[in-house]
Amino acid sequence: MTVQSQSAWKALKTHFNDVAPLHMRDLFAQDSRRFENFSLQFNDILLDYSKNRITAETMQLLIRLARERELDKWIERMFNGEKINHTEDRAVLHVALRDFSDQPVRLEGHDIMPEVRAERQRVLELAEAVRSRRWLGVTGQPITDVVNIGIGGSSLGPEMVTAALWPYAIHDIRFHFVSNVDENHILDTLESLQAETTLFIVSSKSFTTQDTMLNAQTARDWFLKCTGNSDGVSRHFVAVTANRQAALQFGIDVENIFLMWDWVGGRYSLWSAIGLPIMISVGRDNFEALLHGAYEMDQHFRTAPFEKNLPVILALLGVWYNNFFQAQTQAILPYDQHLHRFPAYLQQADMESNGKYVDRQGNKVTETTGPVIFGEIGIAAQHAFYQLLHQGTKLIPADFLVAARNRQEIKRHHRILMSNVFAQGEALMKGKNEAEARAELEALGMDAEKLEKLLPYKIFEGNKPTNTILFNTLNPETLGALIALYEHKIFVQGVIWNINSFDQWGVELGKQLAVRIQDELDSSETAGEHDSSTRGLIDYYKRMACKEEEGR
Ligand code: G6Q
Repeated sequence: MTVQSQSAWKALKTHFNDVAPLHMRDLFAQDSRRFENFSLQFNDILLDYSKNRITAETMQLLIRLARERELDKWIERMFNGEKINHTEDRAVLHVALRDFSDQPVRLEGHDIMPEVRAERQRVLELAEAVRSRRWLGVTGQPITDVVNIGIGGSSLGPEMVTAALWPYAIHDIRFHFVSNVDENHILDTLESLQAETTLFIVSSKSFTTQDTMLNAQTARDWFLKCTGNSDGVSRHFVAVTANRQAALQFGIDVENIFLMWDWVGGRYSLWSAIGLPIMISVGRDNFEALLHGAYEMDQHFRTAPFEKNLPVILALLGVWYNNFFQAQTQAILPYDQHLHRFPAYLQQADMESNGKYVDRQGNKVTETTGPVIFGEIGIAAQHAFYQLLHQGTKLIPADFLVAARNRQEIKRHHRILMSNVFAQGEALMKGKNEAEARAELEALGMDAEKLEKLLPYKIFEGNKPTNTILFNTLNPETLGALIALYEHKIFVQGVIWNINSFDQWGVELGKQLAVRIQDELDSSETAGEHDSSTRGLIDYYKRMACKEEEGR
């Protein structure tokens, strides 16, 4: 059944006409318990969703929609290892990577938990050896720099978490994440490194990704040039992959290959051996706490009634704006500096999962799916693009994320930070009406003519929705829970829209064409069959490259 034919969807369409003209200012004035009514707590995470353009009826209808879409069954399908990633014929079991229940997790009748635990144990042992300086390089020195070579799902998660958990990290090892095939990325990184004290992690589920493989080869060539010791590769290169054979062929020692499985999607893989940089950085206990936080969120997602279920509520609010208000975007605005890679991480998690126009039956969807996700550290964004949030012509729902307690070393910093989070939510919601703006200008003693001219610019319509996710501190457990919260939110939306959130066919075409164009760039012939723009660009580039060669 298509989503528009669900009775809850139809009811929401009608209901939208009632809600659209309402101003949140009035909704707050009418209900002194609006905050209590529209906020939820899970462990130390508070989700305040009262500053949304919703009424109690909106939430009832959205939850009815989730029921009509049989969300409960889909959740069980995922946790039970059904192949819900149908286009790749794969189960979706990243939740197994953080399952501490002692219950089997079955995939085609086989319990995968013993392998999951064994591989985690192996990779944690390596991490512990590196961080405790027992893992020695070719010259007997401990590791000072870890370079993760990987891209997309094999980079963004570990990079984001390593940054987020900086206060928990070992600070005498530096971490580098090289993803871009642009030589600048690897060369700039290598410049500051000493081969004898560097550990390279080649992270690639497929071990065929061109960008990663080329960066890994360049790193290996550099290592051999610096050390002249080919036996040293086994002390300085480890791999995380589902393709053991390819890693062996690359020359990685069998002991240094850590496995992941096809039932872990790249963008959902930081919980697996792909999290090796995190493990080295924060150690076993903190890594396990991260998993634990996610596990608790998994349990909450699986068992809490939809009305009290954080991922479900966040997802439904997203659907409300995406499909009824026709909002195109969703802003992710962490106020915690350590979450500075969180927006980038979520861009992939959300847009690669739900940026799809073909539904589970192979038909073109008739309702819009995933929004454009963008974001930045909130404070920086206030001084950059909040203008558009406040007075632009687009409705941009935003999530604020902030820790109630920070280091507490210099209290004033945190108070100012918090005041900004609260102020922005209030300002976006309330706005400033004409009478208020006028009164302010009058109080400044502005002459009447000037006042009238300036007045329109000083008015804020308000009624802009935000969620505030306020947690105690950004510790590993809470971070794990926050990531899982968004993972499940994305899944719920995929269920509502009837799309498969776990494949990514949309990234293939560009890759295919790049292979063909590479051959053309290598040949002296003019470019082959392309549109005139692409051919023009290729030929122009080749002429430039040729001139450069001649100039040498
Ligand atoms: C994630 C995607 C994608 C993938 C990268 C790297 O869900 O599948 O971002 O992680 O393309 O792939 P490899 O790990 O196979 O190199």
